Amino acid sequence: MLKSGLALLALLLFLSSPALAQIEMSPESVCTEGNTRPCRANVGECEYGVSTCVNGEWSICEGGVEPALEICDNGKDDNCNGLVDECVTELWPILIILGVLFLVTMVLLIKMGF
Ligand SMILES: [Ca+2]
Ligand SMILES: [Ca+2]
Repeated sequence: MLKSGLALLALLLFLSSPALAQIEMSPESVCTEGNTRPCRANVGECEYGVSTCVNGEWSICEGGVEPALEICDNGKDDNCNGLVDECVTELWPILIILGVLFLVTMVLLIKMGF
């Protein structure tokens, strides 16, 4: 009973393998020659580039504007992560630590009688 069940399963897998192979070929990976599609995100200072269908595969992204290094005070999202001038806020923990260190030093100096 078990053996015939396994044989049936193997037969089903064998018969369905061409179907499985077709499923693996997703429509995403197959493209029509010469077609184009937008690529890369259109976030912040970035702009869509164009990918072209060459030999049935999408080419690398061409044109558009790629993410750059974040410039901290230009009011733009240069690195296209959705945050504008976020490097300013990244300095806050350092400023807070320096402030606390300064206060601790002052308190110690006062306690020591300076
Ligand atoms: Ca940014
Ligand atoms: Ca910026």
